[in-house]
Amino acid sequence: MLQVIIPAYNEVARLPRTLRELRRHVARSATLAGRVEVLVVDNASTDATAEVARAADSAALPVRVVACATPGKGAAVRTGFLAAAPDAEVIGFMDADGATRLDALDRAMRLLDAGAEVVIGSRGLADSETEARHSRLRDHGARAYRACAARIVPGVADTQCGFKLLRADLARSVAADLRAEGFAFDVELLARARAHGARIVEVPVWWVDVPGSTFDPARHGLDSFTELARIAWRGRRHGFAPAAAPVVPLRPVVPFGAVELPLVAGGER
Ligand SMILES: Nc1nc2c(ncn2[C@@H]2O[C@H](COP(=O)(O)OP(=O)(O)OP(=O)(O)O)[C@@H](O)[C@H]2O)c(=O)[nH]1
Ligand SMILES: [Mg+2]
Repeated sequence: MLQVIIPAYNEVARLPRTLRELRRHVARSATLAGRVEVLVVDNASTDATAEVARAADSAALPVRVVACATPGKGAAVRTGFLAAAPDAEVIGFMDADGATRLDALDRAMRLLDAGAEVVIGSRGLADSETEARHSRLRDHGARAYRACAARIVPGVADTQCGFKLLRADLARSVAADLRAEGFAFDVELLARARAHGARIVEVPVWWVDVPGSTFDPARHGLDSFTELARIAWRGRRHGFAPAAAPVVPLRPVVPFGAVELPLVAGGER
């Protein structure tokens, strides 16, 4: 069984459509039909997120809801991983916006069925398709963020796509240790999975920007960099991130040249 975690904070507008499309997709899929259950983690929403999630429960796609009082996407996903059904063989998560086209689920499950341990959606591969309408500020920030994340999980093109599936035993072990509570948690998740010896398989996804993003560059941007720096520090201390990650040349990818990010995964600076 595949347990799909959907972290949700005030998602009354976007969640019903995502669950409807997921139910339709699963029912039509030879790989997924009868094998998927959803766990919506209601992250202290002030709207009717939990109610609309419960209303979507069906035999074709069972939907459970658990609550997470700690704010942050990382905290919500961790809660979901730890509350996953005991008979789940694979635990994954996707965002409530439904931005990643669902055929990625079939591809990822086939890879996991064939023995993969971690499969993640990627907007950074040659075959990825993205239709984004992000601001220039957010694009620049994302490039700088990728350069920093690459020092913690070298070789991963896109750490931030809200679409990741892990073998259930690995997901539970990693979640038990996960500390990052905000948007940068994916980087800690991947670094810890690698430290468990898992290989990360990136699959190209078709990704469409859905209005109503809960990520606000002004509010969450700086927090994400700070959180990355903390992950790098914890990674060195507890041995789950490389001690000497390759130095990524920041200047060419950060157009505002003078920006020197305080993140040091390898201790060179
Ligand atoms: N902002 C925020 N989102 C949360 C929180 N807890 C859970 N989430 C969920 O985390 C997911 C974040 O996805 P999006 O809002 O699409 O943001 P994003 O994918 O990082 O950014 P986009 O590229 O703009 O889509 C959504 O499902 C949110 O509902 C929280 O405390 N704050
Ligand atoms: Mg999103």
